[in-house]
Amino acid sequence: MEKSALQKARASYQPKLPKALQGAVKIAEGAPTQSVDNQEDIKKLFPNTYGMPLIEFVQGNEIPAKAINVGIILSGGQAPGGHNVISGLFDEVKKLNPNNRLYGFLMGPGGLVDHKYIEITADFLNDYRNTGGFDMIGSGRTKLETTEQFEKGLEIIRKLDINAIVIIGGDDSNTNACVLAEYYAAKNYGVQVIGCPKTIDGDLKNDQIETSFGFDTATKTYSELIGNIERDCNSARKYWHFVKLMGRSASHIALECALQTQPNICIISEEVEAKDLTLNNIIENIAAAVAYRAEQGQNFGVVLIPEGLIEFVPAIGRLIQELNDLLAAHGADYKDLDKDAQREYIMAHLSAENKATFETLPESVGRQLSLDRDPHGNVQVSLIETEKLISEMVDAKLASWAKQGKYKGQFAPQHHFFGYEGRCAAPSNFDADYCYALGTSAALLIASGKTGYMAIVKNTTANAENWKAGGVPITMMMNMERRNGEMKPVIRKALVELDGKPFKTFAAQRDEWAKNTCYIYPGPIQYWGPSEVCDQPTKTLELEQK
Ligand code: FBP
Repeated sequence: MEKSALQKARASYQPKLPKALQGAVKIAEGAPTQSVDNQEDIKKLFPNTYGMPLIEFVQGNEIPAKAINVGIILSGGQAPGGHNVISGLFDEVKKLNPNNRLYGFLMGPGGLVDHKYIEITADFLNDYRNTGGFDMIGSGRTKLETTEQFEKGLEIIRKLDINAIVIIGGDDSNTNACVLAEYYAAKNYGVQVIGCPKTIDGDLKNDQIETSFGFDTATKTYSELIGNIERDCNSARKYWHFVKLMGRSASHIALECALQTQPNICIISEEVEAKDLTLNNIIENIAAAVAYRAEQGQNFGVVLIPEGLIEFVPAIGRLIQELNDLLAAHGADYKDLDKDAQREYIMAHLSAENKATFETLPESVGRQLSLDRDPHGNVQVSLIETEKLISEMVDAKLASWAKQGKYKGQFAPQHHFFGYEGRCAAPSNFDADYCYALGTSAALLIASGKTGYMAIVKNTTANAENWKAGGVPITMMMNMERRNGEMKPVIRKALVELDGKPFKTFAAQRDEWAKNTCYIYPGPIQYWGPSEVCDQPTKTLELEQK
């Protein structure tokens, strides 16, 4: 593989490992745990993996140098640092016993079911240390959920003499990891399953998981791009830029980028829902800022829009709920219809209230809401062009205000969608270190005989050597939620908390940002240099933890 000069230099970066993981390690076990909600239901569904204690690794000498073979799976969207989880896991597994083997299942959970794998060797791995992307073994969104899949997976697990599977994924994939762990435990197969918290969206976090890996690098990459746009915007002074940001339902990415770049406007979906705002309220707020700035001669600005916004406008959220149930129940009759017939079908089956909402949406948006869900039942929000929808509606509002003599200005919008640009960036030092420590913890959880745990690393706003590492029972993070028309045990998704410090810090400053030009240009991620430049965590993490 040919490498750039940066890649070559970066390959030799040795991730910083917490002190507790550096030498011999022992386990400190906490008290038994319970799920965040619906305890009785979750306990019944996970009798073998419910209630286990929290685990912390501390210096000591208890974990045996065991012979273990491990299989690893990358699941879902790419997130910077995945290769370093594999590096940390590989190094620790080999340290435990040089004869131990690590297998990578190819293209996501489907690789386990279809028996597609490679053995990860030192030479092969070295090309991927500290690189972004998941291209070492590929990723996929196959949902591991049926007994047939679990049994098919077991065949290859037995053939390769694998003791444990590590699933690197988001909330949905880790939910599936937990179901798999429970199944193998119930059957007494002696196969352990360990999860690892991945997603740029930042929505897999709770009391135990401070952040999911990839969020740091992705938000720094988007913030660099937004800063560049802000500078362009402040140079040409003629465009309003509408930037949609990935993040699925949660607005963590938009909020973090806003804290880093101070745009004129950033919409937070969770606030829209909590305040029961309509699309028209959102449009009027943006148009008011455009009009105010036009009066000051500033016909330019930057608006950040979280990709899941549309689902959080309460009326549209209700419509999506009904569409989800409708598509789940009538999938077969609906699928083969053509575009117009599908629209008619939907109109004929929706309740009166949701039909009225559906009719107010531009046809293209209605169509995108009626497309197939992803394998986990999510609306594919990245396909909905919310940035265009919003700017068109702002344009129309300004035109109506102009007619009433309330607005005189130029409004020239530009549209951007930042998502794929950041998911495979070379991991920041934070993600490189964090992921390496997560992989090391996953290996130690396996060597300690644990299953149904997610590897965790805490105290992440301190220097990396003072981070704490361990494991959390996945059942502890679960509750029951409606998915595809049925109640299912799932890891609770973390949305932006309106009483949390990141949102409050943003809310205290946003009026000023809307009126004046307060842009910050963060510039690119730095891999070498003073620690305050190259080792800083996100603002979200700093505000939440300190
Ligand atoms: P995960 O939840 O799997 O980590 O994926 C994150 C994400 O990048 C979302 O922000 C986005 O909505 C989605 O993946 C896009 O999916 P795809 O990669 O299938 O286009």
